[in-house]
Amino acid sequence: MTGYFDGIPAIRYEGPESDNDFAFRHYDPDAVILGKRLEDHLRFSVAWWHSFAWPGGDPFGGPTFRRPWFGEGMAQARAKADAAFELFLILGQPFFCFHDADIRPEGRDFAENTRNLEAMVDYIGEKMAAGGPRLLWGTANLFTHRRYMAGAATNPDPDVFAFAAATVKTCMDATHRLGGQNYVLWGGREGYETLLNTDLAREAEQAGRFLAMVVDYKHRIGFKGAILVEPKPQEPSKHQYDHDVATVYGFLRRFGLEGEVKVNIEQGHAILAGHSFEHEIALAASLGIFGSIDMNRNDQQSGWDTDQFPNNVPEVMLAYYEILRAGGFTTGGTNFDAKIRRQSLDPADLVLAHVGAMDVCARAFTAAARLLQDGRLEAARAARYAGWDRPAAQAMLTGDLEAIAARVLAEAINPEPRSGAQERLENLVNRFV
Ligand code: XLS
Ligand code: NI
Ligand code: NI
Repeated sequence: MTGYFDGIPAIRYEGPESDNDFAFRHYDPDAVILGKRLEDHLRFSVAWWHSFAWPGGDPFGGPTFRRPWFGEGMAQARAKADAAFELFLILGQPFFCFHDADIRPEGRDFAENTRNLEAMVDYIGEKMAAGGPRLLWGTANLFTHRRYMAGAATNPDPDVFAFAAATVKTCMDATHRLGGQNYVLWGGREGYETLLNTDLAREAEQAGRFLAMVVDYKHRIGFKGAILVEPKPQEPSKHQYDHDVATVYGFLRRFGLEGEVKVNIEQGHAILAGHSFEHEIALAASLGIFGSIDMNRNDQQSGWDTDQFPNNVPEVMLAYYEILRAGGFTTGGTNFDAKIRRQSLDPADLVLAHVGAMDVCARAFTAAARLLQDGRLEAARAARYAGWDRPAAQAMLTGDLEAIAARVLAEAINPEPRSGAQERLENLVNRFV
């Protein structure tokens, strides 16, 4: 027990009329929606890095947080894990996520990193066995240490490639041992600062081989979870290879991995790439590679990844609507890849950030489910494409230009544009928020 959250009660659902800061107004884990408990739909996860490892720094100032577990040794790592599980018990969320570097102290070399990681996996495994959340995904931090400044898999130095590959192996082992449901790869340094020193063709080959080895190792150890790549267009690299969902899909196809790897889509990364969150989700679903989400919100004006907790119900609703249309989560979930602001110093801030975000997601999800059940939006979409149900239209999809041209002449086809009815549909959606 760290006592860090002393005085903060376990959060319970009290309903929309509650005036208690430390209660859920909308997130009732046991509420049944579309035949499933809300907890099992949303699959909330707390991110170890933002909540327990992030010191509150920014490019102009150092740490603002003084967490009692900050420091280098194993005792601090264990205290951090204790505090994490104390927050988990308060929130009652079903999952968490971590990078190796979040849970273990940095060692002098690979062997010491691995020993530290294994010891912390034992420690966390015991805590999980005693009750508390399960592991949504594990991942390797291949971006903070200076050895990765020029990339991990895409590094010009083969020794860095080797160090990264060995590290990913240990992180996959750790994820597997803790019963993780997915394994994530986010390539923050897989990109470049300047083309002047970069060989794009080589780096793509390296990245393709690296990912193929990850897939191969997954099968070797019998890991049943999904391998997920997390797209992001830039930051920390000036240009990142896994730019967005479309780019990742092209990469997967190129290396024959599209049946093996899915995506973990983050709200802020979608915005940075010039897309909406729901666009990225809908595209991934249409390509058969939708896996999981990192829920947060980006500042629309900032141009970087602000990783704030979500607070916009209408926006979040559209994201969950696409997830529901795709059939909901399987191995994936809603991971709060979000951090409190650096002035939010109190233990309560960490709790309330999650409480508010879980409520926003619950409200948004419930609205999305009602919209889907209502059926009018999907009926309007289907009606818009109804012409394609006709045999002559279907024939074009396997036809050729000459045959089509002949038919256009013969039937004097002369299409009249029809309204897309966007405002009508927007009004319909707004009735459910
Ligand atoms: C950073 C990423 C990172 C991944 C996990 O922008 O979102 O937090 O989710 O490495
Ligand atoms: Ni993320
Ligand atoms: Ni991010």
